Amino acid sequence: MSRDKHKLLRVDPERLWRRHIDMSKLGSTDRGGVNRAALTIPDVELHLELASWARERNFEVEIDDYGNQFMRRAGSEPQCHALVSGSHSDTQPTGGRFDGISGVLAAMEALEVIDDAQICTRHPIEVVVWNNEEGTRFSPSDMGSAVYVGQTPIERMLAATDDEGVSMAIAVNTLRASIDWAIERQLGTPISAYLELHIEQGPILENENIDIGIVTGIQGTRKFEVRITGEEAHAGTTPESNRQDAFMDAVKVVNALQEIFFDPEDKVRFTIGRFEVSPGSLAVVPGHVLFTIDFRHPENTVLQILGDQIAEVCKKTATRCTTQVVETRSAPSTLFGNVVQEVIEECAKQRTYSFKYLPSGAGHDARYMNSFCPTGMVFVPCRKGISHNEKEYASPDSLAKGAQVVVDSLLMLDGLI
Ligand code: HGY
Ligand code: MN
Ligand code: MN
Repeated sequence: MSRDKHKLLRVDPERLWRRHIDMSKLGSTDRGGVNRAALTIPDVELHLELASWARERNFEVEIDDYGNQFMRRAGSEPQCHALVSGSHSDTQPTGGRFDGISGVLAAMEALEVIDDAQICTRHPIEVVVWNNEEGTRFSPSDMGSAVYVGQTPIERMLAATDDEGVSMAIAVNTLRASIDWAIERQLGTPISAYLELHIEQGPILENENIDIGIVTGIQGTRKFEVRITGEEAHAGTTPESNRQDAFMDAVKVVNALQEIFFDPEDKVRFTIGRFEVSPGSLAVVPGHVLFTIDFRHPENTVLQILGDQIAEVCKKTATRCTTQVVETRSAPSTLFGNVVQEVIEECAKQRTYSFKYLPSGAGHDARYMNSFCPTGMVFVPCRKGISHNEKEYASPDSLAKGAQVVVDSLLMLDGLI
């Protein structure tokens, strides 16, 4: 029975779509996107909304020391560790209405459809909202899942501060205070399997008119902060020969790095997303430049070889200034195992959804979960593959098909493991 009990269930596409629209109002921008940084007021409101849905159904609400939130529907066999599905709720500053939240809402839809059908599962089933996946308010990114599985020490992550000097520890306390009836979740509590739905954030599924992406793995990434320090000087009186112009040296450094990272096969992803010149005054020769590097590649050897050259290239190319290169995050490529992938494939087939195996260019919390328990990801198409952009869009039909596969996969996993 348990392998097929999911066949009768249907997600509610209207409820799922309406919830996307409602959640996108929390942190909405006037250009139709969402700016909802980790544990800001709109993000805490979102957590509270999810927790109130859970409480209405007598699901337990748990929050761990890093602010990851779990909504749990009990299973019949308490010795079974939970099956968990979810994603993140925080967004980029000019983010879209679907990145992250679609995985959370698909998981919530699954829990409610199972609950409405009064299906008794062996495993508890949980929805998770990982804290701080985007890393825009508190650097680095993906910290909720990394801390949960023990890959990063929590103390350092709680000490991280935002631009106003507010620490993550304070932000987590704000979340806890707003959901003061939530119970304590221990970091690292075992999980039987993890399933994350996410928009593809690339064009493949839409271009090939495919309903479901079965993710094979996530490419590796290395992130850096580069500081170039010269000397501020008067723009009118300082001869070129005397200048320690941090901006001019930064331009040379960026050009040199572009040469190193040029890839005729177009597999390297090299991005300078932030570039700050100070003091930023018209009549002052810049004394300081800070810029970030987001480098990604599917092969760990390439990540190593190219990433290790950055510091030397900066030092050699900046002839007038000093340079400092700090690596803020490094995560190798990871491949998902077969257990969850095969379940996703079987469920897509049973629903006669088209599907395709493909890698993820974007990072996800599933990266860290993959070192902790059997893990898999379901991709749904998004318009022109646009993401980290206010124009990001996924259709109600795509989201409903993805959520249906999440429901079916969780119930199939319940019978399997
Ligand atoms: O950057 C990423 O890949 C993710 O969207 N945070
Ligand atoms: Mn993102
Ligand atoms: Mn995301």
